[in-house]
Amino acid sequence: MAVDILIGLQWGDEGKGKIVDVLAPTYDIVARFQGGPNAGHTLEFEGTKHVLHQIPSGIFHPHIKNIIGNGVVLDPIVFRNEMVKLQERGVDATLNLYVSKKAQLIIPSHRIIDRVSEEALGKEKIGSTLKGIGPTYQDKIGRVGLRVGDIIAPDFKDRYNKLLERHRKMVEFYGQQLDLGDQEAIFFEAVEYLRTLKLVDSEYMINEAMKNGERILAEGAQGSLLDVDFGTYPFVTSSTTLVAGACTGLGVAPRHIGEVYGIFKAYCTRVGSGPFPTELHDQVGEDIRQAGREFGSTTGRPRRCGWVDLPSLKYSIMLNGVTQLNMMKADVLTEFDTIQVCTHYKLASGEVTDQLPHSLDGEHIEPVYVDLPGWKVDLNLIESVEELPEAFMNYIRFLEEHLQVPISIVSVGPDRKSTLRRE
Ligand code: 2SA
Ligand code: MG
Repeated sequence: MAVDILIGLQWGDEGKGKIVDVLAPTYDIVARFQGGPNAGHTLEFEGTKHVLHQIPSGIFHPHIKNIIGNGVVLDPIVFRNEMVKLQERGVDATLNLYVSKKAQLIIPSHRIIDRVSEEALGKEKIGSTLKGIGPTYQDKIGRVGLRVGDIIAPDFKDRYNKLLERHRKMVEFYGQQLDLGDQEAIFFEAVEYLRTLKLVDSEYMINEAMKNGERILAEGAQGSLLDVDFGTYPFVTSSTTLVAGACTGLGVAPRHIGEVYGIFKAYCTRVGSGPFPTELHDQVGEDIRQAGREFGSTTGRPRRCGWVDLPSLKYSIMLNGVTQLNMMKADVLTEFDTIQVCTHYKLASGEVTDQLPHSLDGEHIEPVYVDLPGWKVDLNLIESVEELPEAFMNYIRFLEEHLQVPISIVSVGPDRKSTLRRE
């Protein structure tokens, strides 16, 4: 059996949580392979909404094994809070959740370094979620990080203190003092809790499951344009958000990759700083934000909004080898008379291209738009593909023609039920 992968093709918040939740019943395992508490995956069913940060979106299905893979950076404090929230909803995640011993630990001082380094960047700040993601991946690559497996070691506290001393010096480098407040005590309590869970060698677990014919879905976090190599660097996250990240973040060989679901919104959003060629600074952008309730699910920050951007989608499709597209939040565009689609960029040199230039600096890029008629029908009420209005089908066909990948799922509302399959 191969591992199927679900990836965001834009700057995150494409609606990955919802699609994992919809696809989950056909899988035996759902695994996270990168990122950490910076993610916010929203699931809605039976009239309630639930946001997951580090726990895979298959957790609401008791028959599914959920794995937090080695590529993840795990904050034990956030993790314990998530587990408690699930418990309050009657979900006992201790039964079907597995954590890789090789996942990196976010300690409280990582969050402080995240904050002071952002403050030092001033106007050039990345717009980090301040969850300690960048500093934790720095320590991983710098080979000084702590891993989940370390919490079992008798000298864990010594290892922790050693890392903390490094962090103290770093905070002083930024001209500030390290003050952990009550976070250290809370951290060690959360670590005690983590110790009671199923800590595993997830690379073996996944490869054995594959041999046994179990179906595995890898759940990406953030989006392809936030990838540390191919995203809008330096305004990116610190992990490999592409399909390639699932290989290293779970221990899956490339030849075992199966279906690649590419998730995108019928428009486009971004939180944090960095270029965004199709961003709308006008009332239309504001209308999309309100209609789509575009506010960060982790930080509550208003998301920047704009039209769908085909050059960047083509780029993400190419890098990920996407086999099926899933278009999300199409219902949000109901009110618009005209829908604009960016097909090309006009560069400062006058060149018109559908490829991404080395730097996606908004000031030098003018999006070239094609106007398509809006559908003006509330898609939320639609229950089958046959009922979709012609103007909407026209939009889908236009995108498919440019992207050369079929749009197999169209989501027309936040609930599980508002998911139309076009097979
Ligand atoms: P970080 O914290 O170091 O990963 O931030 C670096 C950049 O990556 C962006 N980023 C995100 N963008 C969209 N959604 C994300 N998750 C949350 C959500 C965000 C939120 O699902 O809503 O609640 O604000 C996410 N995580 C990281 C971030 O904005 C920086 O541009
Ligand atoms: Mg999100």
